[in-house]
Amino acid sequence: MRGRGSRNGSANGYRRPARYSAFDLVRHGLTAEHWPRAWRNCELKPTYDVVIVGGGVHGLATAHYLAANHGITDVAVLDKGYIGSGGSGRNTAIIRSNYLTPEGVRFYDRSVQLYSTLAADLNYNVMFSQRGHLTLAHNDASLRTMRWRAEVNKLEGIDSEVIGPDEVKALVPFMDTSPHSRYPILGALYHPPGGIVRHDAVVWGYARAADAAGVHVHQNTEVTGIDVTAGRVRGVRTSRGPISAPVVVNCTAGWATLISDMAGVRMPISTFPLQAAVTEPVKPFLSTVVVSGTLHVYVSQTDRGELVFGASVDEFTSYSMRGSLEFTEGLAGHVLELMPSLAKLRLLRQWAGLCDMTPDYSPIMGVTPVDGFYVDVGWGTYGFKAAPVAGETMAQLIATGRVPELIAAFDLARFTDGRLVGEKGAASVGH
Ligand code: PYC
Repeated sequence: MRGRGSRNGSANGYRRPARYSAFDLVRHGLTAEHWPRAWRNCELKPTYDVVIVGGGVHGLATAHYLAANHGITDVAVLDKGYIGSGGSGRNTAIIRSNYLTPEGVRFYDRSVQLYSTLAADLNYNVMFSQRGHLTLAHNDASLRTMRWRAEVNKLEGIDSEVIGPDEVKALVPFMDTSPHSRYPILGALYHPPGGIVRHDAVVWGYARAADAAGVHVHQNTEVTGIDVTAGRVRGVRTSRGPISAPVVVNCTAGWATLISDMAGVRMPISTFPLQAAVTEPVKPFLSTVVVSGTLHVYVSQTDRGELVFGASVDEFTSYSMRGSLEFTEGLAGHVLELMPSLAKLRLLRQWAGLCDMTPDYSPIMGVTPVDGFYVDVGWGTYGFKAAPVAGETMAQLIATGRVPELIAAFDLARFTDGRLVGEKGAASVGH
């Protein structure tokens, strides 16, 4: 599909979302006047240039960059629920690029760059906070992996280094760094550009920008089939009627195999639930993101003061998004090994999302054996942090027909050609 112009120029038809002044803020605060809707409810058209399946951050980012960077605006984003109701609203919002492989580091670094200007680019406060990211090592094997990651990171120009227990203590005074603890901290991979972002705001910011450019965001619109004839995609069938389109993009998580199967494309993916939990808000005391793979826990403190915790994926493949008591018990035990002073903190709620795991823990992005059917799937536990770069590169691929260098290594064919990109060692927790 040919692009029609360059980023943000009026030549490509891209419209920025409306800007509001301080005066508008006060007026809306003091009057009963409602804020205008951030995106429209559009009629479903019978044809679009591009149909994107999945209204999470990946689908919405792809739609936004198609419009903003390539002037392609006849785009429908379809979600069977409300936008952000899948993995985009269920993750723990951690952003980082301290991966293990050069391909992974380069790719996620571009995402960190895009996140760092996203609020200005979308004119929407996504609350990106680069507060530093610590991955703790409790044994020699993990320390070795942290050193390995630090070296690859440095070679790729990423700020990342191995630090000792005293430096960990200086960054997180509440952490038990005593050599006599059950799982003593031998060191950590410290990654200052890592941090957190407000996940709903990222969803809404992309949706608003895409809508302002002319993209149709259709919620409560379930894809029930994909039409393929003579090796080429022709469109999709939905709960609201059929749509014909020369390009269909699978940007789903949890249902990636189901949607790809509809086009006759098999994906080497197994789906596991990943649970998370949040506490009552307390005074700010934790300014760094802390991860312990050995203890299967990661934690950060939000701007509201809540602690957001996560652990490993559940042990069995499932589509269940229910929380379990085993998770809460295990999590509490592990958190208290690290920060015993949190014993009296109360959990407010817990939830689960679905992770589509690939054999090498890297995503599957790009073309498929079906012409016009593209995939951006298989994100495992890394999806949210990749949304901007995934959207940017998928939009480039769709617009130009050429596979961007940054995603060339993540193609589906690598599983038959034996070119795996092993990222298990960069996971925050065991899988
Ligand atoms: O890869 O940083 C990560 C992560 C955190 C939670 C799930 N994945």
